[in-house]
Amino acid sequence: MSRKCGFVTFIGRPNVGKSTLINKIIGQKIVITSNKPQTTRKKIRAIYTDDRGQIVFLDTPGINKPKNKLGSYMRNETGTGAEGVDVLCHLIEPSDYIGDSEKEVINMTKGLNTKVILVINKADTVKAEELLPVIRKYNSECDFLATVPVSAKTGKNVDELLNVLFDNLPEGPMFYDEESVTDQPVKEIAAEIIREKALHSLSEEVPHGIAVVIEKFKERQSEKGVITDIEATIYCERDSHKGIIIGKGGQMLKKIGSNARYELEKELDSKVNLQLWVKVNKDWRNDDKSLKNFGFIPGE
Ligand SMILES: Nc1nc2c(ncn2[C@@H]2O[C@H](COP(=O)(O)OP(=O)(O)O)[C@@H](O)[C@H]2O)c(=O)[nH]1
Ligand SMILES: [Mg+2]
Repeated sequence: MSRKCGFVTFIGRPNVGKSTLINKIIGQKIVITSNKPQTTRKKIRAIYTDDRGQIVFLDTPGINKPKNKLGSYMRNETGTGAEGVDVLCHLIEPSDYIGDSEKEVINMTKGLNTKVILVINKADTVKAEELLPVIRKYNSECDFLATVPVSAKTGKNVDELLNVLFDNLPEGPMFYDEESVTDQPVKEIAAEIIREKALHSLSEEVPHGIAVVIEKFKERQSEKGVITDIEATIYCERDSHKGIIIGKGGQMLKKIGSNARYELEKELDSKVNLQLWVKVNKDWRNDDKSLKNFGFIPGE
């Protein structure tokens, strides 16, 4: 049997669960998630391989009105992530209200001449019969190839989604090794894990202005096995934010650090020695040079 291989992009409003669903499919944390919108900043490739073939998933930041240069970058990442792929999955929540973001995705996908599948995520939050009006409403607005309700949280119907995707991919050679799960450098994943733990611990306005830069990432052998030394800087936009991130007596930074270290040790399968710093970089989200330094390079 020849194998099916292709590219699939997840697109949809922030917070619908695109990144959670990708992690569920891969069975590993590839992309960070949180209940705060705009958690995902770059498009990230996650690779799924089984006997049927290989799917390269693209997670995108989602559709949002840009408020600064970082927002424009994220917007562009979403647009370019939707181009030239085999199948687009439009992720929605189980509601028959079609909002501005949903309308925009529908318009965007109509112009692309690509197969589009409607994925209704968070199906665990409603009764099965509540899905019917959602399916009806969306299919009256747009010509979807298929509609698949799933739960990224429980994993329900995720296999069915994979079946539908494989059915719609071309036959061909694999793009990546069978063992690969992402093309993201491990240093970048480490930075994202630290950012995720900061997002989870901090409330409101501070998180969106955060960027994490890895200053040092080095493995060494010790008597107890491999140790990875990681030094990272958390950048924020204001002195007051710096105070919040460090916390009283350094408590907040300690909490972020120990949560991050716990997960880094799991993902890297090594002991981790983590050192965190906090620095202020005013208005970096509008500064081309800083954006570049933090890895947000236009067109990449
Ligand atoms: N109940 C429920 N919550 C979910 C599901 N998928 C994602 N979430 C939650 O929705 C929030 C946003 O998820 P995330 O993957 O970061 O959304 P993204 O912005 O679309 O990438 C997180 O708090 C997730 O835990 C799901 O299937 N069911
Ligand atoms: Mg995301």
